[in-house]
Amino acid sequence: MSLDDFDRYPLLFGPSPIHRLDRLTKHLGGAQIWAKREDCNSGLAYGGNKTRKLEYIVPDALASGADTLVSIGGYQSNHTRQVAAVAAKLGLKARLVQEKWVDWPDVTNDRVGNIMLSRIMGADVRLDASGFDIGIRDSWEQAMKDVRDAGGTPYGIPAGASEHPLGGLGFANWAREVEEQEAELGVFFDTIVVCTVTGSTHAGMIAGFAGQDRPRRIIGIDASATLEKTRAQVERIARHTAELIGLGRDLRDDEITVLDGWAGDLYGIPVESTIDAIRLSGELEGMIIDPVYEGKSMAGLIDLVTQGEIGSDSTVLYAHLGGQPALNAYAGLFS
Ligand code: 5PA
Repeated sequence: MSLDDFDRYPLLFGPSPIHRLDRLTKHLGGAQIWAKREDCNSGLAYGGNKTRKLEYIVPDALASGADTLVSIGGYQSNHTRQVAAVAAKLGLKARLVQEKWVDWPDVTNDRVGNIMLSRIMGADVRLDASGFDIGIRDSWEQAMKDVRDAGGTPYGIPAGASEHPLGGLGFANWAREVEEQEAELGVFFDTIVVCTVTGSTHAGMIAGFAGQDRPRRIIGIDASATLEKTRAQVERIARHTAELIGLGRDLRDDEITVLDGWAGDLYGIPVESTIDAIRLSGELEGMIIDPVYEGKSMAGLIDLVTQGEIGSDSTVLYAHLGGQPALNAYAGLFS
């Protein structure tokens, strides 16, 4: 088996753009920094990393004969917003469980940003008081049952599409896309920096890059603040995805790196370094990042480059995975 043996339903504009971050590079005074932009990868409700994962899940959903996509996330989940967009595009229904993953005081937190977009796209959005957890949830299983009891045919997509058996393929494909773009640009990214929470973005990259000739470092920056769960999930999905795409060898432990230090104490709560990173990429590059995910991975990149942990001879690719709509739910941070 190889990646090409899996059906892919195109949801993206094409390869996502890669460009230099010149002013950030100069400001940090070390490695060369570039970005690959999943935040503008699709015309479906602003796109993002889940849209790329869903390219490999949609064929299975369509083949199942389902009429309703069922998924789960926090109130400000980017994932559920992307599921709602894909459902709309395919003419399916979306049933979304939105849990209270973050205790954030902005009064509009359950009304603006991602959740508003899902409502606009016609999803059946249900709030649930449960807290943060990246695993399989009872509420999600209950939602599947509710759809069935009402005579529908559900297709379940777990949090972040990560526990889905095909969840890692989208970013295995990303790794291949990077290699092709490198050939066009005449550059080699020896270090990739990526935010990780439910794990299949990072895991898919690990599996995909592992089959390439030139080794590189793929640094996952934890934003879950439940490091051990995320690390275990990345490892499991990376190994599973490597097997699916026929890597033909076991992944080594040193190929799986999840770093902590920038998530703060809680998922979804920005800390000082998060806000600094958001302001810095906004002020220097006009590149908008969010307080839940990319603000934390960018804070990691900034520190690793500044401290020389990523050396000045490195060329770094920052994976911008999207997530900006959530900023509206955190207006209090910047007012
Ligand atoms: C998310 C996830 P993984 O979950 O694949 O590790 O990706 C982390 C990540 N950046 C990084 C952005 C913008 C993300 O949205 N979001 C989740 C969501 O519900 O939106 C799955 C948690």
